[in-house]
Amino acid sequence: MLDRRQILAALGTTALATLAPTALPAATSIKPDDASALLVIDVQNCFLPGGSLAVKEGEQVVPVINRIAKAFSNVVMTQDWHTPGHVSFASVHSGKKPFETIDLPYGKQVLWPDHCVQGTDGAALSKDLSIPHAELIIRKGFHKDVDSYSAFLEADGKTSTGLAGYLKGRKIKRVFVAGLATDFCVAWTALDARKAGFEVHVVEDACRGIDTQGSLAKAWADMAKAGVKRIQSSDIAVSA
Ligand code: VGL
Ligand code: ZN
Repeated sequence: MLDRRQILAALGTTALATLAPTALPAATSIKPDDASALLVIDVQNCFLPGGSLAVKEGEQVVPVINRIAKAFSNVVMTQDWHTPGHVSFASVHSGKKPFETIDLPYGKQVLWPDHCVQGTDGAALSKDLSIPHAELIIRKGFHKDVDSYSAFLEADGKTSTGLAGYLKGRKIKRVFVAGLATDFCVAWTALDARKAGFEVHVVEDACRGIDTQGSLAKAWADMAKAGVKRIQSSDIAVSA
């Protein structure tokens, strides 16, 4: 014999199954409009397998980014673009090793292996990216004495790359951030986008992190506090 609770549960399931719009996208699905832009951050050979600052599983972001990019009429890409002997390279600070930190006039700086030197193959965008409609490539980190994780502002906190002005000039209100690395260039870009007044989504599975000294957890906490929305690529409506 079924008791009253089991009967109600069975009825509930049937009623829900009848109502479920299985053929439609989930109600939470996000449809990028002309006021939305995808920012593809630093998908460059140096950050991919075999590169000098390879991000674990970095290559896995490429097919995800290629797929979601189809849903955007506006795509901007960035390139980390350092001078030889850049201040962020451990090799120019005697006695220092990569991933150690130093104090610079603008604050604490993590030191990195030499990477993304202007004009080198390591600084080139991945040849597996397939986003022919990308409309702008912003290069950053090209001042020898200042780093720039963010696509908006250099690490001095005041020198603009011009990206906010570009996006505002194009009437963009919402940015979606993807690429490498979650805890550095993606996070700093997302935080500065919030400061510049944009609605910001970070597409988690379209990013991978470096994760040094707790940087990945800190980045997600900072982004949550700043009102950055953490989404998955499956939340974005991409027509076949
Ligand atoms: C990056 C470290 C140094 C990044 C760039 O793209 O996240 N990380 N330079
Ligand atoms: Zn760099």
